Amino acid sequence: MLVLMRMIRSAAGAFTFALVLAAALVAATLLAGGTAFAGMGQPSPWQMGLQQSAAPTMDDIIWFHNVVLWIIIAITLFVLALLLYIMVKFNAKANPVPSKTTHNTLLEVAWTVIPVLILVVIAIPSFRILFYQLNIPPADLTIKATGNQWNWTYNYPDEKIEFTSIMLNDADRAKQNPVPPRLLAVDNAIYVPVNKVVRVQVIGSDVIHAFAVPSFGIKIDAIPGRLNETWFKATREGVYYGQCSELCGKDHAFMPIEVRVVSDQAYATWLADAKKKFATDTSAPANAVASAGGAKTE
Ligand SMILES: [Cu+2]
Repeated sequence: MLVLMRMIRSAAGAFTFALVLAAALVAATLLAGGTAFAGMGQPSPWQMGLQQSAAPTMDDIIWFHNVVLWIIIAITLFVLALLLYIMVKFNAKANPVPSKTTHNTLLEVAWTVIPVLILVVIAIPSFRILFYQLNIPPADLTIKATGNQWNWTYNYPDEKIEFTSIMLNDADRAKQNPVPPRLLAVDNAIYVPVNKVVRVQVIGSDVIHAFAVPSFGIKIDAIPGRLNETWFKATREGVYYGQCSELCGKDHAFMPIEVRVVSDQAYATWLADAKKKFATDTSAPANAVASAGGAKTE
């Protein structure tokens, strides 16, 4: 009997050890390998974790995600260890005469106060990041993004340009070299200069959409009749993709967002060209939304 008990105990110990080891390996892969697999500006095959950051907001989000991941791993392992301990030590065979204890004041206070403290520890950086996202710094550039079923209209109010951005189909993508990613590339991308604060005003013209670019750490609803604001500062040149992130109808998956972060010089070149191609008629309302008659209520 005793031998059997010892065997069960050592088996449980080995099992716990194996679980801890597996969890540690998974965590290490997520934290270290995750960034290696993560896409820059777009998802990549076998990606684990979040897309790579190209903005200070996203740096904070990735840091916070990793901190919370470690807290979750610690809590899960602690609960698992408790469960295993109870299963081995207090099963009917090992502990035939159970104690009649029903209360333990110290324990009850501890298991209330400790989780509260853990939540407070998580809440402090969480609120800090939320305020950082919501306090829009003085902007170098403003872009208004209007979500339509199913594309985006972009307006640079200070430059008096407006254009609609439509997803490229497979035939149009194939004509380009290198071939841009499927379901993400568009005909008219947003251009922004690197290291500049970009204020993004977001609205919907028909139903609710959402403007999201993972590498910049931004995601905000595009609601008819309400102007939402967010901001980003891209610190690395490159092409960054996002998608509408609110179910908005049958072509919800086909209204991607493409942001090209370029040097000041390249931006000026693009802007000069865009002013010829996309000039808004200044006598008309700046955006179609103004005349769209407001929100659909269904
Ligand atoms: Cu949408």
